[in-house]
Amino acid sequence: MKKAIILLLALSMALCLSGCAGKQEAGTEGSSVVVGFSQLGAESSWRIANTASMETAAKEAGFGLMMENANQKQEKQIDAIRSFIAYQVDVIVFSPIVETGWENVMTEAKKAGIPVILMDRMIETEDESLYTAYVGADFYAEGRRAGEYLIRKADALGAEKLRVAEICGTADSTPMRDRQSGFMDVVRGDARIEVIASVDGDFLRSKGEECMRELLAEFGRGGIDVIYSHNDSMTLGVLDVLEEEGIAPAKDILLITVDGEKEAVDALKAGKINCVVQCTPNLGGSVMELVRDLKAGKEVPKIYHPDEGAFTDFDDLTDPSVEGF
Ligand code: GZL
Repeated sequence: MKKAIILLLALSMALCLSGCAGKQEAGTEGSSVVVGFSQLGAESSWRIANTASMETAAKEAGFGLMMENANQKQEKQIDAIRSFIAYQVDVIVFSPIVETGWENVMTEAKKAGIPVILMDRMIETEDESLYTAYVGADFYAEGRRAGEYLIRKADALGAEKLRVAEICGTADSTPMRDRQSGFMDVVRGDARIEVIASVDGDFLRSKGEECMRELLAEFGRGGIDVIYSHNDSMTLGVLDVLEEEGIAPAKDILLITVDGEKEAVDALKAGKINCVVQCTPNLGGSVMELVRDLKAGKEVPKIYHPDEGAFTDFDDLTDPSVEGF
């Protein structure tokens, strides 16, 4: 009898391990819900904070998290999504590095019956049934905030002409496209403001620095009045160059940036940046709430935007609410 019980226990353990082997990945041990998460990279402080937000929220929710980092390669994101399908995760979450090229793999996820949540960035598709929800910023609104600040600043300075050089994020990404269109839609109607250049900084500090050097070489020290940079990492690269060149940031050249990381907000407080448009990386909690509701069979909103604003040199920067992530 004793032998039979031992044999039965051994058999059931073997079955359990083999049966859910696909889900016994690091961080998923014994979790009832497993989330497959394809993160696009680690290109900025924003991205690193966003990854941490997802890891913390999954842990707090008691969900297993299978995370793959694509290091800025779309094909690695596609491979990761295919592996999540093979493992039969409960939900797939990913931050698409660019808006195009996702139809095939998302159709595979749909056929496998696995809901997909887009976090932080959108895809270009005719078929909105390919994704269940989008959790992330309204980048167009962020761009508009940047433009509205510049018009307010032009009024305050009594400026007759402001020549703007735009340093853009990753080409064809949602934040790049919408931060540009939101800004342009606001400033287009103001004859004082002229956008003299839009260059690609790929959201990288090193490329932001490179872009600033090239812009100074092209337009000269007195040829640029404003830098509109799509993220703080690139802006910090710009600050390095201005410092080197003896150009007073936020005075000789106005600086408008997006994200709201601590180093940028501290630079705003120090009078080295004029405007920091907020873009929160802390999306993990909202994503995991959606996962919980999906697993409970509840209806979930198609689009979720977090509340965001901007910190500017018109604000009382001693207010404790003025802080970066
Ligand atoms: C915005 C996010 C952008 C940040 C950058 O939600 O996709 O990517 O603005 C990051 O800092 O690299």
